[in-house]
Amino acid sequence: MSFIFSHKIYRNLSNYRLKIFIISESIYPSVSFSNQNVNKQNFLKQNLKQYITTTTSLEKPVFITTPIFYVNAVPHIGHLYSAVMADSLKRYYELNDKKVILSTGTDEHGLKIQQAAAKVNQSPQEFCDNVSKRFRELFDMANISYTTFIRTTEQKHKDAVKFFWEQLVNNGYIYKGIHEGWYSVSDEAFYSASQVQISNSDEKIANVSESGQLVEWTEEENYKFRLSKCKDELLRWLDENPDVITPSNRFNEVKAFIKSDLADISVSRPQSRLYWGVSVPEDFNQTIYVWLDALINYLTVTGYPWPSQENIINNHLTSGWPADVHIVGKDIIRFHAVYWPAFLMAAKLPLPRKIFAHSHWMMNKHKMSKSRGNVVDPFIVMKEYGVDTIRYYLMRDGGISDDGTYDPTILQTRYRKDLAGQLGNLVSRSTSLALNPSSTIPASPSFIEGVNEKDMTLFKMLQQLPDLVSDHYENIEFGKGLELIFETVAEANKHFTDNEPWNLIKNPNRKVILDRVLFFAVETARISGILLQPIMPTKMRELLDMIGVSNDERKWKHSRLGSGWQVKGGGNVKFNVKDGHFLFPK
Ligand code: ME8
Repeated sequence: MSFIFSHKIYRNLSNYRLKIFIISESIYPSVSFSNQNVNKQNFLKQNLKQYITTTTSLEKPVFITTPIFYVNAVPHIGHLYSAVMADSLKRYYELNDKKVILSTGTDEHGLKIQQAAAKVNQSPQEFCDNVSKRFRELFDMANISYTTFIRTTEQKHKDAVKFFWEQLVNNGYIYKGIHEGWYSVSDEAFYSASQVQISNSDEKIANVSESGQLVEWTEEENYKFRLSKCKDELLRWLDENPDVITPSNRFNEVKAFIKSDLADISVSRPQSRLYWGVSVPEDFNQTIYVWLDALINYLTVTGYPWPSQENIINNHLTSGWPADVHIVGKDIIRFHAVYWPAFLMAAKLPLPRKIFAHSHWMMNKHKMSKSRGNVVDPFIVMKEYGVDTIRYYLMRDGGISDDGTYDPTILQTRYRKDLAGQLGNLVSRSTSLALNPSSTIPASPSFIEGVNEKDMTLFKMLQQLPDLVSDHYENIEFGKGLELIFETVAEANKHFTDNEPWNLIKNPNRKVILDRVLFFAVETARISGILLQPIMPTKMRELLDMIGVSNDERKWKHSRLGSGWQVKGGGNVKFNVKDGHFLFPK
């Protein structure tokens, strides 16, 4: 008996604390692999996914988070980028029958918000309510299917922060000390002397932190967290989990930081300077540092403090914790990959399974940011180009390891060439009334047995596509997955043109060939439509409706070549196309 046991599958199993079992061919004894084009390992992988889903009713939900965004200014395209990425990942898992929690929200405490509200003569709460609403409106408009929208001014969050603080105190990680150093209000971060440089513009506030933001000198009494005590455990965590921080350039940065400099950090500010926040329990004169407050949001959304802490931690029953992936921008990697795990270790809680830090959208050679003002308004561009076009552009061209430049010309080209020119065109062609007057699926899915040399390139691409895209999506490399899908769509358009169906239709003896050409086109549209659902949910619903794919045949497993239209069978499925209606109008 030969055993097939991929590393990835093993990881999934151990993550969910299932009994370890070995999947052998004996689970699927009746499967014949005589067709050498069918990849045996992929078959088992696909079916194993289903097996896991159906056998584990207590499975921990996949828990995905975005950062919670500061409400000191309205959202821009950079915020939407993280949210679309998280949402696409959520939708991908759902297509694979996973239960998913997706949390997002707003970060509303801190000096930055306190000052922003004062500037416009509003109370901090009123100010937060207004801007938080804009974020929620943005995410609703962009179809971000969050399960929780958390605001740090909610009482349940403040309670969670206080409880967490008490755990840090009880476990001996908090002490009172004097802090002397630099503080950046914009970053809400303390910096050491080595992280600060003199700017030549203004001597008084003449220090610029490594992020390029102004810093001010602070000398005050506050509570400190024993970060230095966590150094060895943090390094061990990284060594044992080499994929926990991705991409790898960020992993290396974090490791170097932990090795070089891990002084204790301030985790409160005097109430006289910062009143807009959560008070330290038992000491009303101090307000909890906004980053500690903010990071705890990831626990609040799981119901922390849990009623039965031990049970939840040991059995991963319902809370969703630990997070499967924190999606963040690289600007806040240190908070998520150093401070957050250290806080969790100190509170004796499990650590997140992955921190995914993407790069930045740039504008005029600088990071798009509210403080610089070089931002793109996501409401305006979504209105102008359509929600799914923007989602597609962000996922296709957004930077992961390296920064990307926001460029309206490229956005327009993506629409014209990829969406209208390739995918829209393929759908129009494959459902063309001139070539297929009955407007039904032109051949039985079993047609694939009759493929010939001329079909081989497209055939093989379609066969491999779902697994390859799956790997990219799971690695949160949506751009790579999209590239493969659109290469396949381009190949299908080429296949169509090369076969000249407009000539085939003139000869009734060639009907079988015509049907196959049309089927290849519509099958490519079907498979691509399924695989693109996480990124363009609305447009792909429209596409799948147009070509008659039933609602219960839109899961990832249905994206296999030839596995569609099983419910009603080929020739009985009517297309749902209207003359003059285009999926992506030119
Ligand atoms: O840092 N390109 O909030 P924030 C890509 N409240 N992504 C960008 C971006 C850009 N130009 N600009 C912003 C905070 N982002 C804290 C987070 S979490 C516990 C607390 C995205 O409003 C990216 O995800 O400054 C970045 O990390 C985040 O917005 C920062 O949002």
